[in-house]
Amino acid sequence: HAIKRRSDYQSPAYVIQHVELDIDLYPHETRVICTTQVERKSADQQPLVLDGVDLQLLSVRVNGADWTNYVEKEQTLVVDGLPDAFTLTIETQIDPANNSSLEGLYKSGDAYCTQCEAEGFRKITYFLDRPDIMAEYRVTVRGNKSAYPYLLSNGNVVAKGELDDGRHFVTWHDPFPKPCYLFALVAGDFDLLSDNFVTASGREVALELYVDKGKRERGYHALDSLKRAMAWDEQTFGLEYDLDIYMIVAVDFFNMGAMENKGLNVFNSKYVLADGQSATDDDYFHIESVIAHEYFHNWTGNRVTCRDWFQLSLKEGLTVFRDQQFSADMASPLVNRINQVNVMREHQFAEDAGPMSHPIRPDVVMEMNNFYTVTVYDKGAEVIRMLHTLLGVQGFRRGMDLYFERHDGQAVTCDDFVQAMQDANQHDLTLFKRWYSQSGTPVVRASGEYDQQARQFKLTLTQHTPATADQAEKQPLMIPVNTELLGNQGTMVQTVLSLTQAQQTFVFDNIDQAPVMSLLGNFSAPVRLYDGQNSSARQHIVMYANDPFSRWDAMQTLYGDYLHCQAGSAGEFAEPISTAGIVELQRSLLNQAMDSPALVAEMLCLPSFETLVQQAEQIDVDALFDARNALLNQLAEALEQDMLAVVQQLPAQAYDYQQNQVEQRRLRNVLWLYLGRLDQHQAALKSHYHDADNMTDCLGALRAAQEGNEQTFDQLMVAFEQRWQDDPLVLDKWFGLHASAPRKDCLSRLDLLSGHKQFSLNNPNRVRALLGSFAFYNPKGFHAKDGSGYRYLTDYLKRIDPINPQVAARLVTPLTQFRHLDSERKSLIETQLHRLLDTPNLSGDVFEKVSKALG
Ligand code: HT7
Ligand code: ZN
Repeated sequence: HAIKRRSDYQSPAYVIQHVELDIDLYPHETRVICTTQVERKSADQQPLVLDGVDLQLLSVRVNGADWTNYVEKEQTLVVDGLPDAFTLTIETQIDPANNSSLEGLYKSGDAYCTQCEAEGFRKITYFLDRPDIMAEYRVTVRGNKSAYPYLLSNGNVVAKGELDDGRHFVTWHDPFPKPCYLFALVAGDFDLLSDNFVTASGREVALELYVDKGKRERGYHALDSLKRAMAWDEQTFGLEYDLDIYMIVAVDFFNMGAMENKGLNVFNSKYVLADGQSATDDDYFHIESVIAHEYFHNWTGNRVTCRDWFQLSLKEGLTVFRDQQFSADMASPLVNRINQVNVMREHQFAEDAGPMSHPIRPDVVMEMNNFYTVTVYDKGAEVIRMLHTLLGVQGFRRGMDLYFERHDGQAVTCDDFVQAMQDANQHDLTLFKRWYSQSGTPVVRASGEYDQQARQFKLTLTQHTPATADQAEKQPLMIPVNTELLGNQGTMVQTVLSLTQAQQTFVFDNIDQAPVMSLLGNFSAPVRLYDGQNSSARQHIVMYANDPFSRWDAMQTLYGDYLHCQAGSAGEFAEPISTAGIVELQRSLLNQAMDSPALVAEMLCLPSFETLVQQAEQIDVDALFDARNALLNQLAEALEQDMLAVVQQLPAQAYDYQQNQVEQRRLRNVLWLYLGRLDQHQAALKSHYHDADNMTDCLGALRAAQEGNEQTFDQLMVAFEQRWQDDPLVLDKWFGLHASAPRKDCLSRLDLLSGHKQFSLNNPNRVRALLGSFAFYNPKGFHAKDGSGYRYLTDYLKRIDPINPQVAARLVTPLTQFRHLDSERKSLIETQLHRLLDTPNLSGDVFEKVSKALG
């Protein structure tokens, strides 16, 4: 298992500017002829080393003549004795029907499709599989006409016709040079939804969405989302689409969410298909956001791409930031921000604190697929967001314009991006660049000193980044701190402080009273904050802060401190709030619920168990789980009438995915999470499920029952399965609910579920729904004291790894992030990690994560 280092980058010894692919599709014997124009760039006569995995080589020709001066070794083809410029033709055979890794060319059900990012193109043909080789592609796809009426690839159709034996062909040409990871091919029979979009400059673009037969009605939201994204990118960044056609294909077997292949996006059907009956408001939201994300890649990723894979955040951090801005403009900016911050605190902080810790631009990689992480994506987006804060909307836009002006058509680095931002704004970003090279979550501490006579307030901020698994030494970063100082009458000061040293004091004059500090508003930097304030200061923020995000955040801190005190895992903070204090705060929130349903709904939610785990050095799993559960029960009992009153005021409406309704449904279902715990409301909870005309409320009822009442849960789950048993995408919700239910017999239930007719270890969505939900979101079952949960997951990982290493490597994460657990559990986990490591032929993907976890 070789290690690659960012510092070892060398420009390519040979380049390829033209590629001609001829792909003749057969399930087990697909023939690929790849003809390239190759040019030597290095002065020495080193051989051409092409990447290739699981290929059967049939022939090599140079300038049309057979070539024998080559060897196949260690997943490469080394060709020697070559002229300076030549035409290379390589013929290989591959077996898509037996490709369960879902990388390269594979079968998704009846259709053929490809996934080439990061290094999957080498499973299709021998090639220089690196993103800085950008070429123009001409692709001919051949296949049986009745089974595969659609033969798709990137760009525009330039030829098509009939062949013998019921076969046909289509030839595609993509005029934009691209790296091979953006190559795509899809062949199959689909329902097609067609539309069009007229760009700002008046060009008409055909939009085509391909979905499984019979699913056409579920495609409209995705298509509408695409049009909104296209218009938004024109308005916000002046970026127009470039080809005449934009295609999206939804497939059922896919390792991630979607893929931005040039002009031919391939999507996990989970992020395309939706109607009110079968999809929740969250599903609608995520579809819009993933559709937009892939579309935005056309500029940030495709037109300007990465020089090497260490630069992945160049396109992913930036594109996530762009899709977040889009989503904020389409719906509630506040709820969006809360959800993003929850992802950071729940998953990214955990990654920073674990064995896979890495900067947003990693330095060392064993398996690239392991670096499509919350750090590269979400922390990467936070870093871009800080630049946006620092430079302002217009300054950021100037930087983007210069970036495209300089680098369109190139493969570049994160430094190139920051340089464009710097040059466009004459703003020195030298210090800021440390965010790209330093891993870990900085800790910011705040303390205040008020001088009544001088009417002066001094705020001292310190920063310290604890050592991480990958980096011992840390330096101070540039940290923007949104600051609000609150007095009795409300906000006295609102500003952004720039913390650049280990310790800095900021002086505020003309302050009439000792203020309450509300810091890090809108999560202005991806850090942990300790401000040392007591619970009455936090309650003051909850009631009076100008920034609604800060009100939510103060409430989260109050809940968190309270729960850690109950569970014996309290860290450094003053007296927690009393139970009665939380009840009264929630009561006052319930009184405001009809005016601000979105904010109140979020403020009524306790931090997730997973977020709480990240807040303490060491936790007692059972005590923390029980404390959270006990508080939810107490709040339900104390506020039953107040909650019922709000539920009754919320209007009943026919389902529409529309902002007002979304917020009201969210509030109603949060309230059901409380009321569902009370025996007297079980009949009403069942009606909430049965009367619902939409999946959001059905699932809301199921979640409430899952937490609140086993009998109701069992009854509703039977009804759900009866209704959706033939629709695996919808049934994933049911698998997930079962797997995350804190039940004593959860392992035997998992056994039963894995025998369900819809379950398959070959389908990543099914595996994530069942085993992912168990390992990530069933703390009671997964962390069972006898280690049975750890053993159970490990048994499955040993079976999944040979089928699909990428899926196995993602699923192993909960076994590697054990830092906050007690020593007994740590040792039980280590036993399982050793079992995994001893597995014959363990993939590099799983090996990298497990070996790091074991140190
Ligand atoms: N850029 C895409 C990444 C991706 C991917 C990576 C590894 C293995 C399979 C994959 N499928 C998609 C998705 C994106 O960020 O837009
Ligand atoms: Zn992306």
